Amino acid sequence: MDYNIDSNRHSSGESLYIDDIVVADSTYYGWVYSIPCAHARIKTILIHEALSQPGVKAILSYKDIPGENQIGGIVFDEPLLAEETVHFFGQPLLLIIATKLRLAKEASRFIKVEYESLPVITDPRIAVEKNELLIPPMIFASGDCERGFAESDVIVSGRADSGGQEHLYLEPQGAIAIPLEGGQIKIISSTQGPTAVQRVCAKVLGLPMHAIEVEVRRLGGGFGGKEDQATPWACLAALACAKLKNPIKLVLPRFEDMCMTGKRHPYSSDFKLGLKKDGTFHAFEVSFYQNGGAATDLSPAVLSRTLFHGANAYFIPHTKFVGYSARTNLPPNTAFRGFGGPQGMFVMEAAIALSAEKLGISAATLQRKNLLRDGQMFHYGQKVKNCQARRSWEQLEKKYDCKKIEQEIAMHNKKHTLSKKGYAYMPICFGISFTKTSMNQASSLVHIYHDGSVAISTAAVEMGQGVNSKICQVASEIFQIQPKRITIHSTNTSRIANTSPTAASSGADLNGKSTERACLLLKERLLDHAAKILNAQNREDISFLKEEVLLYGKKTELTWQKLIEQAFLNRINLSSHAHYATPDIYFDLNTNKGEPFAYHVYGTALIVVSVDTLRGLAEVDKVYVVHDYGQSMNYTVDLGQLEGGLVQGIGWMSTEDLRFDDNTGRLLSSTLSTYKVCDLHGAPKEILSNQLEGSTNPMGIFNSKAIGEPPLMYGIGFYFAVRNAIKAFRGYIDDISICAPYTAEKILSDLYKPLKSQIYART
Ligand code: MTE
Ligand code: LUZ
Ligand code: MOS
Repeated sequence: MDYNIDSNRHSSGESLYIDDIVVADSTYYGWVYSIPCAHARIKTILIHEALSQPGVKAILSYKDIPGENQIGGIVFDEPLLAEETVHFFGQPLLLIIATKLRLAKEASRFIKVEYESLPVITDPRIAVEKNELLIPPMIFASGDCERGFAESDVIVSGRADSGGQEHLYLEPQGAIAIPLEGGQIKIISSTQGPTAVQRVCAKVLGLPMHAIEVEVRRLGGGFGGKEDQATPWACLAALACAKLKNPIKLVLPRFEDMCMTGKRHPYSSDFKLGLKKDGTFHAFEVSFYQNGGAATDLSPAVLSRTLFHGANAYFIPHTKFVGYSARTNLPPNTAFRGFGGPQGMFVMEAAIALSAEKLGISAATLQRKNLLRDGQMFHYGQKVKNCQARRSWEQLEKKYDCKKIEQEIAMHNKKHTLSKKGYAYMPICFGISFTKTSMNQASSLVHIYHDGSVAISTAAVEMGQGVNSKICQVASEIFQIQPKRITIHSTNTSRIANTSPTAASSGADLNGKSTERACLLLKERLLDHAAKILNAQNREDISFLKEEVLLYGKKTELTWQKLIEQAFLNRINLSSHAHYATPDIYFDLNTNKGEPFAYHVYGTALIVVSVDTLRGLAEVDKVYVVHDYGQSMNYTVDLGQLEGGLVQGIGWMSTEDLRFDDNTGRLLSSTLSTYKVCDLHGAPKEILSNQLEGSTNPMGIFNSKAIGEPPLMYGIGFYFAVRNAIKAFRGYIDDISICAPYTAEKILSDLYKPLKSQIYART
């Protein structure tokens, strides 16, 4: 099977998202009220004028919460509705409920809040100076950095900044809450983490988790933005539902979604790389200043993944990575594809770029020389095994004749001044598993109905990444039945309990494996029953092939359909539930050492850009990639993930420029005209990609490897390719700081930044 089972429904518009679900006419609508200030002490709130507006049913504040006003996932520092103080622009303060969305919104104009503005911090370095930390500093170290630098021949230090990123899922945040009997509530949510919604709603409402049912059909994209941050909207809908005993629908309009929700964490980092004369990396030290926003959310986990990926795909014997998670007055930043990994890898690549410039050699020489090999250790104590770093680089060079590409670029740059080309190689190494070991589990429930059709429920949430297609394939392969016999039901906490969010790229691995187990349990029962019908000695004599039941490899009168009918009449259990937990992984949080990852995904990209030196516009001419898919189980789906991830990564590095007002903390890039997501013009004109040969992976489902996040990090190459094009234009780059994204205005100002010699000449 090599397609996405949802593609027909998607392209015909049949697929159901929150806003498509038919609700009762009696449904009320929610509007979230916030004050236009990022840090304030609330003095008075006057609501009665708003309450008397047409259609208004209730205006709820934290005082209406029957349980705990607390939605923090890791640290309990985030209220659902603000109490005495507000900590970010857009923080929910009140919830207005009315018979129509329009009426709720209109009533909000009649709310009067008196508040006192407090100082706003948006810069993580300033926050750290003021000791505004969300959690204590985090340190990952290996070897002995002090000795490492003493033994180095060259030391290069610098600073690298990377910006945030808006998720811009097509479907905004939203939920519908429906009252059931006995105070129970059903919540239909656009969440990557149904259990997180269930747990937090139960806590907020003061109910046991069994009183909340969370249902997810699919998401119009999540990208990490709904791993944790779908929860507040579901809780608000549930709160009003519990209060008013009426169905409630709460969907954020795009503008509110962009202003109120957290994004990828911006980082500012100081680094120092020590190298041997021959270009071998010897010691690497980085201080990462993570802009956490106003509450902890997932910041500690994101920060730890930054520290895990601080050396990208390279071996460095002495490392010291220190992470500071800064509390600022931005919306709490959160998971975003790559989960801190890209931010760490960006700094590594920045250090390589500066080192190459200082040594007068190509970055590619340094990169290639230092790629990981089997037998080495990751700085967090995991052994490097089945390493594909060098193999993917070599296959790329060979497959696409990279030397020739490099020469053509040099030729172009000799001939042209109005257009300069630049290239960068971007190797990646990304660890697969939730770094919190306990989260690496999933379960599946498989029903075979007695007409021979199959329905599967898992913990996985479909968000466009094709996980349901892969789960369908697992059952289709094991039962040897056509995919059209199989349906993947919604993700629902009443059917599958205690789910981890679909995140960390592990959705297909974990849920594929638990589905495999559940199907194998059923298959054993069915083989036994077929053996009985066919008078075979044991189940090993029976096999399934293309809807047929075989005895000693030969067709019999039994088909899948007939076997299921017979099994049902003979009272064979046609349902099974199975659980999967990734084996052999652990991580010691005291020493920050262990084997946290089931395996790593590798790959290498070569990105070629053209810079229009009059206008500062950069175009991606071509991206060449050799990617480690393991044994891809659905290449159409995986290629979509590779290309989509790459383009999203290029967006992060190029046009997606998240701006906040330093004084008020207001999001300035809050519309699609001021926040330029990577569109068709920004995407590469051509992506040539190839599967790494000879990679396999018993830790993945059917020997595949996780695909969701890793390709995003190829996009980092964009930044350094542009930097190289600018160098080709100016002949000089040392005076240009490393600060992503590389927007057209920044490219233009860097192209024409006066050279040092010109500054001297003027003075
Ligand atoms: N692809 C689409 N189309 N939409 C998404 O929201 N999310 C990404 C990635 N690919 C996403 C996507 C992220 S952040 C993750 S973690 C993985 O998909 C999650 O799915 P998986 O674990 O099944 O790969
Ligand atoms: N979420 C999480 C993640 O909770 N832990 C992780 O390690 C992770 N990694 C990537 C994306 N989401
Ligand atoms: Mo993805 S950031 O793990 O949801």
